[in-house]
Amino acid sequence: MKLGFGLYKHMLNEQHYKFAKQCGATHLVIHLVDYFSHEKNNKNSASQPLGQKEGWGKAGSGEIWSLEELLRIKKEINSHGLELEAIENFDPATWYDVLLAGEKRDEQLEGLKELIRNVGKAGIPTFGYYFSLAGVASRTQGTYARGGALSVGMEDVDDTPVPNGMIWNMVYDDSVPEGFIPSCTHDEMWSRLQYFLDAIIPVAEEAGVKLAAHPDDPPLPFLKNTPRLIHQPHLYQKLIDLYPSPNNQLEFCLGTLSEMTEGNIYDSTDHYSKQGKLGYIHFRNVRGKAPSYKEVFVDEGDVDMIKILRILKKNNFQGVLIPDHTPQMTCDAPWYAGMAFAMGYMKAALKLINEAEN
Ligand SMILES: [Mn+2]
Repeated sequence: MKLGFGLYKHMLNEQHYKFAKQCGATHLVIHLVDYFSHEKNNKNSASQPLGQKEGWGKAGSGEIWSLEELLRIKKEINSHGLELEAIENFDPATWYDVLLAGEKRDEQLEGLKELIRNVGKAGIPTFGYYFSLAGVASRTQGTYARGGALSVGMEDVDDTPVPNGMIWNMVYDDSVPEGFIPSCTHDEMWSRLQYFLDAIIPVAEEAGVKLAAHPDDPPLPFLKNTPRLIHQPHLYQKLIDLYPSPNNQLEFCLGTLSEMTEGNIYDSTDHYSKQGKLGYIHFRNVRGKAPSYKEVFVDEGDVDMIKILRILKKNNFQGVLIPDHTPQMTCDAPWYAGMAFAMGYMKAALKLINEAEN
């Protein structure tokens, strides 16, 4: 197993590459969509985006990331002694009609295919995505973690419908008429996912890229008047079975899976890692279940993270673990301290697991 960090778009620079390397990470997962453009989401705090009525602000340009751009970023990362493992998330402006089954669906799918080919040519092994209309929404922030550390969680379900021009909790078009995106059923959403996988997985196979699906965060059957797909652990199997392929993989988020009300996180980890379906892992901990949970430090939540590592080791998982989110520590560098703490814990835990085997 390998250790990495997930870096947001505004962190893709020398300072953060050095920070990652100094913590002992070997791999990076990067975001190329800026979730912090909204002025209320304070970029300097480098926390997680929370989102208000306007969501996380404006989506990207809608242009597909070019091979040149990907190669430039990869080269810079490699020059700091790190590997680029994955890009996490499509720009909502490039696939809103794929999610909505709108009139530009096929055109946008062609763009996504071009992107996946670029990712393959750049030698980036994995692309993480999250097939969702409402996206990551309905979260609250508070002093939820140990010692009053600032973190995110969920207290109430936000049922306000998604406005026109918004998808995945970001605004892709602010010139559309007022109103809300049309509601649909779970079956309709599954058929949209099937359409997406049928188009993209063959291209991913050719390009040598693994597509890795994140579960619903927060994991609820409905949020903001939209159906959600992966809100219980067994629904990941449904996604896998929609398109059997080694390139149809999971962005396995332990925090989100632990928030689900059914199943058991250890059985889920065993079930999916045994099948070789874990693209990479969001290694984080939570307390509670949806719709009432809090994100906490890696060593204080409901999940025994050492037990998870033992299961992954048993099933020969070779991929990358990233902390995903951590609570912010009370100091001059809240994000960095939280991440360094998580990485230190992960490094020690991994050493313990590996030595126990030998
Ligand atoms: Mn996650």
